[in-house]
Order: sequence, then structure tokens, then C-alpha cells
Amino acid sequence: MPKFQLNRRRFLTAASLGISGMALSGCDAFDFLQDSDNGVRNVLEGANGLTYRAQRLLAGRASLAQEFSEADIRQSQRPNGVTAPDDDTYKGLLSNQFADWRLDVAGLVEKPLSLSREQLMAMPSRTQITRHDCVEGWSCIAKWTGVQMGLVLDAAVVKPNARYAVFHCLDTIERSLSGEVKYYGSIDLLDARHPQTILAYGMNGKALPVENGAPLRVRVERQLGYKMPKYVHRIELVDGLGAMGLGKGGYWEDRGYDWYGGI
Ligand SMILES: Nc1nc2c(c(=O)[nH]1)N[C@H]1C(S)=C(S)[C@@H](COP(=O)(O)O)O[C@H]1N2
Ligand SMILES: [Mo]
Repeated sequence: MPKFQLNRRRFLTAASLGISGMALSGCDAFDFLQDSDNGVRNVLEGANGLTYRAQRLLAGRASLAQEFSEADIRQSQRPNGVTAPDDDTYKGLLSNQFADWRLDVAGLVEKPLSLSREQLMAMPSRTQITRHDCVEGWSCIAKWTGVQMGLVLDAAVVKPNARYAVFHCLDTIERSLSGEVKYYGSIDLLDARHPQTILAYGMNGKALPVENGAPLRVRVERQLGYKMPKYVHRIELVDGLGAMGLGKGGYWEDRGYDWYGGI
């Protein structure tokens, strides 16, 4: 368990006092320099970018989110955002217990995949009890079971120029005069390949409920809830985020949230 848990607000205070993360050295400092040179900067601005690079620097690539025990699960995962997709495609898949549902893995990959739920469940699984923090100010501890995203990416053979995994969802989150918007989001490949980043099909020992994203949702344990898309049906590997949505990397990011929702 990492001793040092970076608190975003505390770090920003430290940063504004002029305490530089650059004082740290080693491989991660090199990553920091790399980051300041690459396209990540194009999607990150101000404190968001600062927090992103600082967390990469201080927490490292492999640090794990805290895991809890069964006794820490005090209630069911509180459903939030879309909890009952009203989309015909989704309702059709649900009526068939997702037998016709597939997870497509496409974009910058050598071997595009189309995986059924059974195929995903036949892969090695990981179960983790973690705390979900929503930006709205609530937290829930739950047990998540799924397949590590890294295994799925390896099966698809990600091309070297891929930088981000983009998640396309089946639920319409917004209906307005200008049209309908389905939920979407993205993470970089460091987070996609993090050992606790899983594509979850199980929750608290049962099949993932509809309200929490059935049949498949993302768990990215070191980030906030909005970074974990539910009702995922397509993962697209891309080299930039500018072309999706309004260009900031996700539904909520396009409406002002930070792209890097680290906690
Ligand atoms: N497809 C989809 N994914 C989503 C959302 C959503 O509305 N639609 N809401 C996000 C937010 S803000 C949170 S806090 C979590 C809520 O997950 P839960 O319903 O399992 O608690 O899902 C995230 N992923
Ligand atoms: Mo959230």
C-alpha cells in the first residue's frame, strides 16, 4: 500500500507555495520531462496538467489504490449518472441477457476484437475491493470482478503509436435540441495497463447490475467516478483525443471536468 497518498488540494497548495515536484529524481522525473514535451499538454491545461504530471511523478506508474476487506462493504454501490439506459439498442441487448452483446476493441490495434461476455469471463479474472469517489462528494466501497484491461489490450496487440484508450458507451446521457449524446471517456495507456484497471462484469459477488453499468464497466481505481464508463461496448485505441466529442477526452471533460481525475 503506498504510504504517500497525494491529495490533490494539498498538492495544489504546495505548488502555489513554490514547492517543486522537480526536486524528486529518478526515472519518474524523466517521465515528467517527457510529458512536458509531448501531446498530453494539448489536452491538459493549468492545474489539471500540473496535477497529472505531479501524480505521475510522485505516485509512480505502478502504485496501487487501497484495497479493503469484505467487512468494509457497508452498502451496495450507489448508482449515479445514467442508471437505466433508455436506448433501444441497450434495451434489446438486456432483454436477451446480453447474449448478443459484444465488446469491440478497435482503432490502433493489429488485431481488432469482438468479444462476448463469455469470452471475457473465460479470461483470467481479478477481484478487488476498492473505494469509489464521486466528484459530487460521496464514496462507496464495493467488490469488483473483471478482466484486467491490459490483457485485453495485449490480445488486440496495440500499435506503438496508440496513446489513449477511448470508451464508447451504450447510454444516452444527454438529450437536447441539438441531438443526443452517448457517454464517452478516455484514459492514457499507463492507466489502461495499471494492474487494478479492469473491465468489470461482476460486483459484490454477483453479475454487474444494470444501474452500475451491465454488462461491462471500467474500473480505474486511482481516478474519480466519472473516469469509469459504464455500459461500455467499444474500446478504441487512438493517438489523440481531439477528434472525439468536443475535444477534451470525455463527456464530463467536455463540460469542464479535468481530464485527469486522479485522487
Ligand atoms: N456510461 C456512463 N458511465 C458513467 C456515468 C454515466 O452517466 N454513464 N456516470 C459516471 C459517474 S459521474 C460516476 S460517479 C459513476 C457511477 O457509477 P455507479 O453508478 O456504479 O455508482 O459512473 C460513471 N460512469
Ligand atoms: Mo461521479
